[in-house]
Amino acid sequence: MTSPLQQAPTVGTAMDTTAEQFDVIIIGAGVTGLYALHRLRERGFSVRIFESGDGVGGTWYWNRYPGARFDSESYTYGYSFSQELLQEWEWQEHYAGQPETERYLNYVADKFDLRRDISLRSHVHSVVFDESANAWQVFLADGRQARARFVITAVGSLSAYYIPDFEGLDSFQGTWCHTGRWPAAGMDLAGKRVGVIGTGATGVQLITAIAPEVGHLTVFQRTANYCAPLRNGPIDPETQRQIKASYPEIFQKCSETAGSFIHQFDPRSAMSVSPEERLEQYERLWTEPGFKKWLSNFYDVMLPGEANEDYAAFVRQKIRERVKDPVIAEKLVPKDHMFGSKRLPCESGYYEVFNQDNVELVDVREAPIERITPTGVKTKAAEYALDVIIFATGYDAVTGPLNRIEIRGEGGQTLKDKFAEGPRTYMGIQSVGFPNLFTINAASVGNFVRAAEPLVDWVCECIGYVRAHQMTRIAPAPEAEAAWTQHVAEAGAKILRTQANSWFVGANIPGKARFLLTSPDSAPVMRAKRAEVAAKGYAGFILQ
Ligand code: NA7
Repeated sequence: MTSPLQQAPTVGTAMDTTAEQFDVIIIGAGVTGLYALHRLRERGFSVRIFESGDGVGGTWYWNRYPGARFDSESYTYGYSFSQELLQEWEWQEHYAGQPETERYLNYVADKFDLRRDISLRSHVHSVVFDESANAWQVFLADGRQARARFVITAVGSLSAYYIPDFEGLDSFQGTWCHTGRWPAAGMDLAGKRVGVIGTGATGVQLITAIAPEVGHLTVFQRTANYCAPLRNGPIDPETQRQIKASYPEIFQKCSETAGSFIHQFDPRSAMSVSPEERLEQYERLWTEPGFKKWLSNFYDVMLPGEANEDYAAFVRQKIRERVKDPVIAEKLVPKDHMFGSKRLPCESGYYEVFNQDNVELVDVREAPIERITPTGVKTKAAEYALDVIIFATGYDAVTGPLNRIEIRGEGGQTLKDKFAEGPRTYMGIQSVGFPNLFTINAASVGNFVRAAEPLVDWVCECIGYVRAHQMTRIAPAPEAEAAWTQHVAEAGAKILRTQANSWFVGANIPGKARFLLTSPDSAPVMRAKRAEVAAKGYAGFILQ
């Protein structure tokens, strides 16, 4: 068995109080960590990023599987904080692939001279609060230590890769890999018998990209998804010029929408127009790129109810039209969850893959995977011989990356224990008993960078406030945390995202408590709530 996955060694936690000191330690050099470093340095803080990887980029460093790309428009996803950067960087495609995004983040790291404060190959094993000093001690897997008053966990929401606990994986004689740890040197799939487990956004991209190259492809699908054409393409020079001239409008539009995407809903109800007009709009939007098909559609298409079911029926029909074998087509048509209750994958030829003679779709809901054998995968119904197994099985989202670090707060309690029944935080940002720790990977969702930038700005402003008032610690008031946790549970129960069994509610991980892992509020509401808290001298927080 060969696999590129690594295990972190165990380290001791005896504190060395003479370890190198910083004002702020950031864990992770992804999109959020890089921006936080830049902003905090501007404010005169000493900062260090510790990053496990060999390079910067976080999600865009690790997810180098074939087909990995944006489903946000590239120019809506990039950072907005620097006019110079906006004018210098030229996105090549409307929906950039992983190599382009990784290049972009490296360009940002160089342009803003970020690398001098980033330690790569520095896996954080544990983070322990020193109550006597109101400081955090950070222990790296290789035995190094560092101290800081504040710690920001910029560890990503989808970075703790998940591999189901299939019996027999160790016995597999071929090669296997999780998409979130794709080897930098690539994987040799040409002519091989390849099995892909998982058909979420990742599986859909990967399967489409590798289908032309592999000898035989077996797709193990548990749940069919609603997927729609991405319709990507290169950005021509005139469009490039227009994009660069209209960044303020682009970012303004994104700031007004619930998920920080550029698309605005049609304020009409789908059911308020005639069936002909409704269909005309569905068809027209279907020819458009990206998320426009649902986020510019009638507003109630993304709410539980009649409009949602009407549009779901339209999408199901689109899937049927593209798959030649009606039996396979029916397997690919989602019937067990509402349209939009799971993240909607965008695709570039996914359904046509199932018209290829060398591609087989295996329904593992009908006949679940029983074990991995030395030569492949065995389901309840049959055995599949494979040279390579690729796990596109997703992530232990949001709390997973935090739980994989031993985070010990006041009284030695761990964040993992505290979050056992779901995250208990104030606005996703801080948790009682863990002063000066900002868990910002739990508070950003949607068009990621658009949501992350204002959140990071808020946290940097907050840290600046604590310092300016000569205080040494900030943590939520217990009643503020309790009210927020209740709000997430109650408001969360009403939104579409909590209606399906997906990573958004932890339902993809056996044994994980079901709880909405992101905010139930729209991005504008979240920004307004945070602004109000700050304006009231950080109401709901205890500063000392
Ligand atoms: P997802 O969306 O969590 O998808 C994981 C896939 O793996 C999904 O099809 C799962 O089926 C499947 N899976 C998980 N466990 C098993 C087992 N035990 N057997 C068979 N199949 C399994 O992760 P992605 O990486 O695709 O996407 C994550 C996010 O990245 C996405 O939302 C975008 O924001 C970008 P299931 O649906 O649970 O039946």
